[in-house]
Amino acid sequence: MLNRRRALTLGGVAVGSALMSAYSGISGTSEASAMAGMDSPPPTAGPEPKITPFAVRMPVPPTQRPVAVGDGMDVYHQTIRVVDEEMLPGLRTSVYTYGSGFVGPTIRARSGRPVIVRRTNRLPVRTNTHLHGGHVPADSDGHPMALMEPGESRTYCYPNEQPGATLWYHDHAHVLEAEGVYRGLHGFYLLESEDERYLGLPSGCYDIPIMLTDAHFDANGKMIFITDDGGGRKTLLANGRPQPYFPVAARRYRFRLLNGSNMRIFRLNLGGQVMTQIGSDGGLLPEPVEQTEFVLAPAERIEIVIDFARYRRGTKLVLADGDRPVLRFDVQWEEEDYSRVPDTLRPLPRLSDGPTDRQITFTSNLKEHKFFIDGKTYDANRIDAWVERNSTEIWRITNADAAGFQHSMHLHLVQFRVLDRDGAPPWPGESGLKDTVLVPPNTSVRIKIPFDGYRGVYVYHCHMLDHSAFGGMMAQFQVTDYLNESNER
Ligand SMILES: [Cu+2]
Repeated sequence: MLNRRRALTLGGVAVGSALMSAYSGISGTSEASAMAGMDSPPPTAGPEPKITPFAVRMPVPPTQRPVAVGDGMDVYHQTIRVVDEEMLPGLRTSVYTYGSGFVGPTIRARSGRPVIVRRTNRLPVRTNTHLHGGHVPADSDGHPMALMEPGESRTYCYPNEQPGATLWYHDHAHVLEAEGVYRGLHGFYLLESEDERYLGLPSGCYDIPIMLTDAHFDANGKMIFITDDGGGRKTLLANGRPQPYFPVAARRYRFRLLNGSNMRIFRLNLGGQVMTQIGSDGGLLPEPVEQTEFVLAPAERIEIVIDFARYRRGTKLVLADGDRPVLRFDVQWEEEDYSRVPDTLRPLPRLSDGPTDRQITFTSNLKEHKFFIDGKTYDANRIDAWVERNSTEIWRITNADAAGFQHSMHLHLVQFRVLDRDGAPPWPGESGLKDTVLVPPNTSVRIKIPFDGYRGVYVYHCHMLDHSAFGGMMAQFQVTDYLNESNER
């Protein structure tokens, strides 16, 4: 495994040298020359800055105000640009942003009330934006080829016709998205539906989104991007700060955890203490699940409630990835708490059985640094799966990658259900709606997918972003009203 890993890392650098500096705002080369392979040699791993855990406080990303609250909809403007931010104490880091910092502004939306976001690209490179987990018309989905050139603007319409959920928006510009997301093109989109208000869950300033990422910094605080970094992204960040602390009251909190990293699979624990999971990618679970560890693959979200009333004032609880601290909760003051976690949260929608079962298989060719879905790399001019609108399909996804890599499956447009893992029940916490699922090596996962509503072309891909962006691990489905001999599978 070590040799394979090494081979991939070296292969990754070789591939990356043509692609890695595509973001010229930081390296100073132009996108065109970078794409032509004329950029400077890939950065190598130099000395990293010394990080003292729990030295800085975790910020909560700001909530964005709409520029207009119209008749039945809210309108937002976002300028995508480069800014400097003090992520590491005493050092300035150039990041890409949808607002003012590494984690973009949070949009809080309501189910049934559309949101319009007008975005302007002030980056020196192309970009676009995908609302991850959103049930969105194809022209607002942020298809990898629906790009904003530098200086251009684009309007995205989000109907919000789905239950409340922790969604997020991020860069999805073809090939550039791995580096774009890594450098800060991401933010929370918190959708709330009416049913949630009456459950009594912790809310307001006790409802905290936390984006977990990792990064590779040099001694000056510059973020280094090397394709498939081979373990170089050692610094763990919570809301863009290295292993921070977060003061809390001795009461219940709702935390919305998002794995915003490209490649890291977090194994989150609270030192053996119980955490109550109430939600996953697509919103609330049918009922809460108590766990001491959560596996969170890139792009996945979990919502948990921690009741700090169980601990004395002065207690410090460390949320860790395995044995590496990510974030410390410091119980600092007492407070009244009228929140609760009911025994039942949100029933799952019923799904009919569809006639279609598909097999999707992941493989790779390490020598060429390619990752395949059904033996192919991405082709924007090819439709890989024709799907009938308003049908429900079962997809069996098999990770047959002989190199032993973890892969995941993310489908745009839909929220699916995990049926089983190699015939066994899904993992605890996978009982709700999902848009991203981890498929470990030599295993299969079956999911049930409703393709309701919109027609058009959408992508599905591995959300280990270095695989999809550089290895081609992406494909397309088209939702149509008319399946015929030419487009039927
Ligand atoms: Cu993958």
